[in-house]
Amino acid sequence: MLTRAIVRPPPPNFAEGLTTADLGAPNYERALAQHAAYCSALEQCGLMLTRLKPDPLYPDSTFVEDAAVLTPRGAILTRPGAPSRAGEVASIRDVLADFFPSMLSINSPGTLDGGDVCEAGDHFFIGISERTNEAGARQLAELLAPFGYPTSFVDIRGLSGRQSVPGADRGPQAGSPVVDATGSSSEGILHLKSGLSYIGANRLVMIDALEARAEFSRYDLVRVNVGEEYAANCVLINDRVLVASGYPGFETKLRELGYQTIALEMTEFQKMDGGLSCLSLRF
Ligand code: CIR
Repeated sequence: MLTRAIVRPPPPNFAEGLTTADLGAPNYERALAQHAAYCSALEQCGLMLTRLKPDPLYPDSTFVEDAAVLTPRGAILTRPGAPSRAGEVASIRDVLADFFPSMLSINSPGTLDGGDVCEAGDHFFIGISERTNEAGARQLAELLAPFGYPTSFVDIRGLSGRQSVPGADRGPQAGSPVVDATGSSSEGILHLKSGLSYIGANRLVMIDALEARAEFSRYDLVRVNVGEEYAANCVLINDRVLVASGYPGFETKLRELGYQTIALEMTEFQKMDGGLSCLSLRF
């Protein structure tokens, strides 16, 4: 049972953060409103929030998930792969110290973003990406092993997985896997969890591009529809699943499986390559 989450609203210079999406600049007021709705949803799921102050020194600092990996058996501070984000870990360390008496760390030359770590029951999938290198992935595996958590690596470099935009005009060939008229990034996924989520009951949600991987063969796969790839980043919190709004096919699928969903507008965070999981550290 999750009881707490750490969140941090975006700073006024949020638009200066990193992005590969070609979706235009985020609207700050709308981002704040979407973040507030996200926080309310976490509370609705029963979580008590620790709200950090916006930090303009780090435009991407609202994506708190990337700075730590939290497990029921211990916390690990990351070493984010983007140099502009490295300094985000210090304040996350300070706030986590109230809850985790001792913390482990990823060290140089390892880099690791929390968004590349997908906890699936007692197993952890670790993405090797543009942000998480092999040294970082190996260090995390070595730190998780004594906790009794087995790991597998999933190399997502060079993966093709289109990131779709709700309501975007996909043109005359709507739904075609080859057409991308969404104006969004068409190359791969930033983090493993941009295309993979664990929703309990041995179920993994994933984009088609990940489906053939042997690592996932013992799970029941819940595929997101072509054109709904962004929805693959969803978050199970106790008895509910947070989903991005605008992806009705996926939400219907979850409801048919018996999940209670909470749909949240994420457009302004999507413009900065962020998804639902990145906006909180849950434990
Ligand atoms: C970045 O590029 O680092 C941020 N603009 C987005 C990070 C999203 N985090 C995540 O998927 N865990």
